[in-house]
Amino acid sequence: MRQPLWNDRREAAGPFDIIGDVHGCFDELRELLIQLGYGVEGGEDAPAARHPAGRKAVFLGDLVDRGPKTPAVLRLVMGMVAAGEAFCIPGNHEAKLKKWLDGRQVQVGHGLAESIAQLEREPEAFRSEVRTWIDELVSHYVLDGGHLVFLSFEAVRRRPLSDRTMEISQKVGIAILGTLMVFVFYNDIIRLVKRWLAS
Ligand SMILES: [Mn+2]
Repeated sequence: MRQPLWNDRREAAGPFDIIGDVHGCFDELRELLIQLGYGVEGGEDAPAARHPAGRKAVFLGDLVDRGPKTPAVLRLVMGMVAAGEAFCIPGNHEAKLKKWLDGRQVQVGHGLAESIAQLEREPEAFRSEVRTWIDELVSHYVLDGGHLVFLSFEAVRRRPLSDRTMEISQKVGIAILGTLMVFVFYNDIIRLVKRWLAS
């Protein structure tokens, strides 16, 4: 019998709930997951969520900044990803937060300032965990993106796809995710342009 590769998540077939721009709003995320039928357990220190019918959440970046509970959002999503209950793609806000976690020069504006204040109240071990997690997301999301696409196809066809088809779908997945990311960041980009025009 063939053993699946560690990164082969084809058994984790959707359907998928696509969620973007949580921005530190833990209470609202919790409410949203409950409305979608997820069982949500634990408080802000150890939150966990799982859908009884096997639905998976796909977080399309910008978990952090602006909102009041960025560490709790990170704990929930990090736990869900580790448990195979969610996929996550990093957004520009995660990328910027990672720069700060790396100790690099970063312009601290509204949004990131809130995350920093909240994360400074957390233990160093948590900050370092977040740093590693964001770093790994950047290198893994392409793979998971491809999976997302062929998992959807398999759910429709009810039988596995050939390796060649998987290879193609992975490329299509990258393209679709790229498009989705532009869509998700559209508001952020427009805001930057407006600010630039106003200055
Ligand atoms: Mn955003």
